[in-house]
Amino acid sequence: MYKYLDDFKSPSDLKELDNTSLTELAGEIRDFLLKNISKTGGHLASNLGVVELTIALLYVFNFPKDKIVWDVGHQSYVYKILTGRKDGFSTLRQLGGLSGFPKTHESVYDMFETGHSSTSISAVLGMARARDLSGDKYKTIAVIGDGALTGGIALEALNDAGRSDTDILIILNDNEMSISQNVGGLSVYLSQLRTAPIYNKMKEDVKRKLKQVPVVGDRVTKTIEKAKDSIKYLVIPGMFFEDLGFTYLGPIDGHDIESLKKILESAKDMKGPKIIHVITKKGYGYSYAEMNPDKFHGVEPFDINTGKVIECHEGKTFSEIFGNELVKIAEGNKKIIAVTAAMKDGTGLGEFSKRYPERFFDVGIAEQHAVTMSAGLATQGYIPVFAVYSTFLQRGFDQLIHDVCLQNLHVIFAVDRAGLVGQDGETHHGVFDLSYLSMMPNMTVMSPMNGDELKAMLRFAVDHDGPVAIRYPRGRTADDIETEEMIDGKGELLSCGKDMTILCEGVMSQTVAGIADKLKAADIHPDIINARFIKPIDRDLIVSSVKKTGKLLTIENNVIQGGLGQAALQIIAGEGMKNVNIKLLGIPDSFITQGKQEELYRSCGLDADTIFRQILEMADKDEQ
Ligand SMILES: Cc1ncc(C[n+]2csc(CCOP(=O)(O)OP(=O)(O)O)c2C)c(N)n1
Repeated sequence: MYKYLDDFKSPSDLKELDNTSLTELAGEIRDFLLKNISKTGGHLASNLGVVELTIALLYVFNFPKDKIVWDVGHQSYVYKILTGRKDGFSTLRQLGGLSGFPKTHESVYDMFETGHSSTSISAVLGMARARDLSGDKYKTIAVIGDGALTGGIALEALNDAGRSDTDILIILNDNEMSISQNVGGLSVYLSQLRTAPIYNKMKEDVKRKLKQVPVVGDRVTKTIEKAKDSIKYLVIPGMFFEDLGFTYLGPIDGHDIESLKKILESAKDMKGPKIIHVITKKGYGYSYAEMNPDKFHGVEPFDINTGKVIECHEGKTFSEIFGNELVKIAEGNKKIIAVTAAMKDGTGLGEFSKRYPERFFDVGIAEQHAVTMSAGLATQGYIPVFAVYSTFLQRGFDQLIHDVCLQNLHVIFAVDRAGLVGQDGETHHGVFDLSYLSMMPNMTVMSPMNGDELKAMLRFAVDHDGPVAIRYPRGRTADDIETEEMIDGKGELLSCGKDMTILCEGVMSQTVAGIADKLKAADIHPDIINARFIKPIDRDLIVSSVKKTGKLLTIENNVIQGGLGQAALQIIAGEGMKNVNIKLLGIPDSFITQGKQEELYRSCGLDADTIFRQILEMADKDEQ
């Protein structure tokens, strides 16, 4: 039973509460978050850190008339709770349930969808310009973390917004953390601002005192404000932002509702671009999350009392297998470099970073930069391995083509979380990489069906010359099956038959191999080809098999457009083969929602049962 939260209807209820009550409400929200996320899993630490900030924003501004964009959006739970979606929290991140990210279809309070980092300032600037053009009056606010601020698009937007004279407010939510510790010069700069409140006070004192002196005082203040000497950089915090054209306010304690309300009120009617630097603690109020904010960034269901994750899994993840193998390879090959864009642990590079810190680079949330920086390393004879989630590699599309493939550079892309990822939903599925990577000249694209193939592919990629991408899914797998060396462009015949050709990639090969006995029992004897190489694809194997069977079923954990199936179709057409019965299975041409991976495979027709039925149908057999 919650004193405030139980009857909370809409943000206007906040206006009835004084600061003490608002602080009590913050406590209730933390309790609510803990109770719910410990059951459903989700982004806990970031949300615990923005409770007071969200309350203050909702108190001061008038949403949805005013517009707000939450960068990345993983910290929007508190906002959802207070904008009428509290009751949906038992379904958080589940199929058909409440999304873990802002969704415009979910509520009028969500004005822009996010998931990939660093977009909020651009989006809000667009809204502000639209407002100015149409003569409207609403406020526009971007809430961006110090991690997200390291993304290139955020800096492009700052550059544009700062000189725009447009009224926008940026809330910089600085908790010193990305998922892991934040990195880079900007983060060092922010920590200097954090630890220099004395300078801030000095700035205010100097300004106030000078302003008291008529005329001359004003002039001197202006002179000081315009002076660009090094002393000023020292004494006036936020100079970087001020020079860009922003009014910098802060730093301010992000867990003090009263101060937050005050500073937001004063920024509200200030003209031009403004930035409020808010200091928060990731995981605030839950000791396990405060101590391990990275572990509680995105967490599976856990025991509140011990902070331990409840579910025990068997087997290693693809990411772990990749990370371990890379550590081994790097031991004997000093040219190997590991690169991550703020996803050290998620991509399995934790151990590498400890063993070879001088050969490990976390570049911040900067995938474009990571790709081109890797290209630079490769020009000097190093072998960079950029481990990145498939969905975030989309950010580096042009860099892949222009900086890596065009120069045929030996950069390895360990493309993690490829295919359907599950509960993070639309923004996070890695279902386009086979298509966008395969279309790039010089790029080799591989997809392992298990952990051993991943290891063999990594070794192949290191020995190969030119860009190589290995895409593998979120999840666990076996890594104790002996796999022979990879041969460039060669697929693997998993079983030999006559009735049809089943061409599949990655985990789909695993799924089909898993129903091999069932197929035999149904008297269906297909050629099952594990593609291994999507590019160059094993043309000979496909042609000889389809010539024999006359039927081709392709199955991929990727959109059908531009993927494995269409590559095979091109071959069949190119060979002039007629009367081939063909079916392509893969992700349909729509955005796939959130849900458990198994549920999503089922909804896309990529689960074992549906695949089995498709095979029966193609083989003209009835279900037994
Ligand atoms: C383009 C992109 N790369 C990587 C990620 C993965 N990611 C999600 S949240 C996050 C850290 C964000 O840090 P910050 O903005 O400081 O927010 P905090 O969680 O600390 O509040 C990262 C790297 C992403 N969402 N988008």
